[in-house]
Amino acid sequence: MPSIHRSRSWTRQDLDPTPESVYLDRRRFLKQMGILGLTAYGIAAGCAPATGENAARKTGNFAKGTLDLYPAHRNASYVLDRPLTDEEVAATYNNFYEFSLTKDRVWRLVDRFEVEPWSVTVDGLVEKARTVDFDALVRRFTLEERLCRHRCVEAWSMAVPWTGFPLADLVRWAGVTSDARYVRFESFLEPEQAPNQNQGSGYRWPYYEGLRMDEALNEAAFVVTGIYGHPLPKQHGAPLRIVLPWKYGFKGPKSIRRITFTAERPPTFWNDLAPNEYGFLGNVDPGKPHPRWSQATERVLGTGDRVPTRLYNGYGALVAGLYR
Ligand SMILES: Nc1nc2c(c(=O)[nH]1)N[C@H]1C(S)=C(S)[C@@H](COP(=O)(O)O)O[C@H]1N2
Ligand SMILES: [Mo]
Repeated sequence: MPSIHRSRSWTRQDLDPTPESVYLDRRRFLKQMGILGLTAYGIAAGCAPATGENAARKTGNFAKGTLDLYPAHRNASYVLDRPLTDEEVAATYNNFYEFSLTKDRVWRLVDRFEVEPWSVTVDGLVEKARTVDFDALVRRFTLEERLCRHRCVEAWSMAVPWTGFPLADLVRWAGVTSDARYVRFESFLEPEQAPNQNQGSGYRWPYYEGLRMDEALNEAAFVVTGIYGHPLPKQHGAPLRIVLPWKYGFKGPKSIRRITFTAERPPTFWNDLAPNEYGFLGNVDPGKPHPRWSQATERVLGTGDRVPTRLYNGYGALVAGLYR
């Protein structure tokens, strides 16, 4: 039985100048063999000690209903200026306050979190409000992979291959009316499944976020359903989350249950908690320090590096026009 070192290969393929065609051929081969599916994790856990005995639990804790859609075709216009973050590093360092405020504990606390079946409600200023099953929803769209930088407001960053579809596609599908000027996202509320969603947590759950409609329609705004060529593991916000690579990470809510189109600007979770520290826009800006720390540089996860932070996290060519 071959041993598959998947998380290693992700790192290596971007460090080595592996030709794209060779890489894609390998992925296609793995897909045909069925080992990019559920069994890959069994194989990795059972026969590949180099990935560690917990590899499957770290990176393979996801719903299987849409597994056949992976890996998706890569959108070549999203290129990185740095290597991809190691898959296990990204999977074990998470901001997901519903579970824990301690980043390296989140992945251990998500077992009870039920992400299948999952429904999403789309309502507000739409022709017809509806609640749809996640698997059916995803199958309406064409998934693509984008290699993106991710910059947390806490001044750490990673670079990961997200899989998903443009938020603009969902807006079009939703039948949004012309009076909508904002979109509001709401995460899940399951205190029995998420240990920090209890009364005493001090937070106002569920997590809620929002965007202007012109931001939501920008091509960089992405509905994410997968990472590293498979569905999102629970700790990354299964089964669907928003990714806005030009904004700080907190603007992209995980595990979304409701999407509401509104005329008024919706309140947002971190802005309500500390308005002087977290604005509604949350755009990455190295020249605008957080009240308690500089945003000029960022710590690159999984490396010892600290690198300069770029305006709009390097996505200015796509989004700067939104803020003139
Ligand atoms: N529901 C929810 N979404 C969330 C958060 C959260 O605590 N709860 N944290 C945000 C922050 S601050 C960041 S940096 C990213 C982290 O995503 P990752 O753990 O997949 O890297 O998720 C964002 N989305
Ligand atoms: Mo963050």
